[in-house]
Amino acid sequence: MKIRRKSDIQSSEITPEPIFRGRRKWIAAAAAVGAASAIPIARLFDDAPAVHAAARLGPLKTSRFSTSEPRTTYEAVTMYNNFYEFGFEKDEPARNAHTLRTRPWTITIDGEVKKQRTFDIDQLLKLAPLEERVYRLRCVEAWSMVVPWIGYPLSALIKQTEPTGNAKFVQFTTLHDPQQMPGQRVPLLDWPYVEGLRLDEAMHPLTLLTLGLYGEVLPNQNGAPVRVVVPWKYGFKSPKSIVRIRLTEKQPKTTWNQTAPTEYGFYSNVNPTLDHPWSQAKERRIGEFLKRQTLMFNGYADEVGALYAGMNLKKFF
Ligand SMILES: Nc1nc2c(c(=O)[nH]1)N[C@H]1C(S)=C(S)[C@@H](COP(=O)(O)O)O[C@H]1N2
Ligand SMILES: [Mo]
Repeated sequence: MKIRRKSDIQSSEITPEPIFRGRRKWIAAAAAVGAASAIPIARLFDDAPAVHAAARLGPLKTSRFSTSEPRTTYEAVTMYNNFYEFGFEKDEPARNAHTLRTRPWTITIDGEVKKQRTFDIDQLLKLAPLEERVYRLRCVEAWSMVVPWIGYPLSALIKQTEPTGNAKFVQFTTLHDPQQMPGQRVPLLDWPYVEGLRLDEAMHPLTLLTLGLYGEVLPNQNGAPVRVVVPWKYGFKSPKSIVRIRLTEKQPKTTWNQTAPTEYGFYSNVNPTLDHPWSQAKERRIGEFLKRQTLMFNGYADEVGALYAGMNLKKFF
């Protein structure tokens, strides 16, 4: 077991103004809940040190979809997170997510399917060959990382359920348990966190059902034991700690779209020409000094551009 050192990242330089606005709201909400329920605020986000004790996964297939760009350090990938269920600051998930119990864990796939299925985490680990997928992850806060994820296409899981002809969309739901997830005791977001994709986006070979990173099972703060990673969309479209996947006929509700509909559309494809409302033209790769130009679809345009042929991406943002 190894204690990891905290990475040297200035959150102030990459946190956009709307997030600061949000943070003030969060602090006010936390204070209100603390007063109402008599949970001392200090106990909402306690202070356990981050330890690294994850089990190895393998064997791993390589993937033609992996980028050869330098990988962001393990330290940064696991200590600089967005996971509001465990706090609002980037270092809070690493400190607080130890309260999440990742076993036993099941994920249910229902809705517009011929065969509703429930899988536990050991079944998921064996459902398809595990691959290493080194993807860029671009947050709408204008930072990015390169992460060696482990998983297999989400399509392999969805196919098990035989979608009906009515299935057009997929909704993902994160665990809802304020006992394990202290952030859910604070009503900043309408918990549980929900996200959604169009069915063809969910079935695209780049969309990864993700069970690990850097050769190991997922650390809790990265969405253990199972999350989705959608590399051509902003990071918030990659929901963590999923318990339910529902196929629907109508476009499902998604947390950030409901919270701030003018800033976060349903599609949320990485698009450097559209502001959110702050500019998305550039990004800071964590660990690098100079900003980079952000690429259309986060650099995955060759793979996913056809999904949006003929669509007005300014309207469907
Ligand atoms: N349930 C849940 N999933 C979530 C989030 C969250 O707060 N809750 N944050 C999203 C955002 S904004 C980003 S950028 C990515 C971050 O993933 P990482 O911490 O593994 O890099 O997770 C996404 N998935
Ligand atoms: Mo994000």
